[in-house]
Amino acid sequence: MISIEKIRAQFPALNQKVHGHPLVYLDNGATTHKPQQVIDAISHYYSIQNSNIHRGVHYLSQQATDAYEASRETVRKHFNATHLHEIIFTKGNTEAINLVANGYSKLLNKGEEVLVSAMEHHSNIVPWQMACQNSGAILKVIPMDKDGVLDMDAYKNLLNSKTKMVAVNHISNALGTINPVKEMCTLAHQVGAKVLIDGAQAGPHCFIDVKEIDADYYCISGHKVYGPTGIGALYGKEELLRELPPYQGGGEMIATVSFEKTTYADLPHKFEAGTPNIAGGVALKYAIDWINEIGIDNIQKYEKELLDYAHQQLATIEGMRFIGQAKEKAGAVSFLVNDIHPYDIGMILDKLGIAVRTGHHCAQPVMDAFEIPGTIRASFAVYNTKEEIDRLVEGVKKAKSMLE
Ligand code: 7TS
Repeated sequence: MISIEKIRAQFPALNQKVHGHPLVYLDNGATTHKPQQVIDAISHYYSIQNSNIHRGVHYLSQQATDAYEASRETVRKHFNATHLHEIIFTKGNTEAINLVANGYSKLLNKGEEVLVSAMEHHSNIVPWQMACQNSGAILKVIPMDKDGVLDMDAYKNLLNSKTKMVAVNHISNALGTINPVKEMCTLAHQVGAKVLIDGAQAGPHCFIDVKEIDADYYCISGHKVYGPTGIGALYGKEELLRELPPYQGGGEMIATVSFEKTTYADLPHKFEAGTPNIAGGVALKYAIDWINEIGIDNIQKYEKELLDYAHQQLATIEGMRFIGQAKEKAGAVSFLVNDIHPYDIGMILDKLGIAVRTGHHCAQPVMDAFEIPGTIRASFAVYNTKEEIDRLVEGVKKAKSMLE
């Protein structure tokens, strides 16, 4: 059993009042709070280790480089990737997907196809639209049903020898649906397509084993796994990363430069131009270590209890409509109450010290599919409690009585 009290004590941001009420933070899908050891790692880096990496012979530069590279090894292990050089540090998932899609805009040919799912975040749609525009490839959409579950028969029918890339999230940020990514990879590989899995919402909630899934690319954002903003990690299979053209040019990503010709650095540096977010990279290790100290299986079990409790309790509110009712869900519950605009409920919840996200959650096509303007989304982390869910339910009831 994990002690939630002990866990909460490690998060200074949770211990504050908002509008006179103890904070109930249920916007973890947007970003999680940070445990003290992550905050300390950032402070320690700037207080002691601060130096540029991979370039100095001096002591501090070595220290900073070692700390940054130790983090890469932690991510490699966490993903169960084979090689350290298959882990590319990015700013986050948006950059990771742009990095891959930008490369594909040069690899794709006219008439080839890219599949995205109907429940993608904009950051796993727009870069592929751009890649298709630039290459003449065609973007196709894997549909979902009214529960927010991908239509696997339609997926099988969409896959063909022209399919080069399937880009799908592991867990939907707007619906909480867990997608069958392993099966999707198997099916894609049968037609020779590659798969990019956007693991932004999976990172804090489930095991990531890129070998077991057989993902070609997999990415997470540090700030959603209790780590800093401005850092993320992209896994890519070695042979694919070697084929993929570099995303940005500059220092660090080169082997030799002359005005006539530049040769690129080996992996992973080929994709890491310029001075990165060193402090963020260093601290990411502490965030992943923190998750592993608690144990992702413990996190999963506890968060499932929270999610089930939230569904049960919210269902007692008359006029409650859940958006996304997949059997396999994690991390978030999205809902509407009668015809009340989600924003109005969100504003009242805020005044009660309860932080949720309202709106389209950067997934406008999901809202269009359900023919709604947006939802109220409560998204959970391992530090949330059933008492906080009770506060949410009371808050929604109060908002409803004020607005109807
Ligand atoms: N993919 C998914 C599934 C996401 O949920 C998000 C962020 C991203 C990609 C982009 O990640 P970033 O770190 O590069 O911004 N999702 C959310 C959200 O649900 N609320 O705020 C941000």
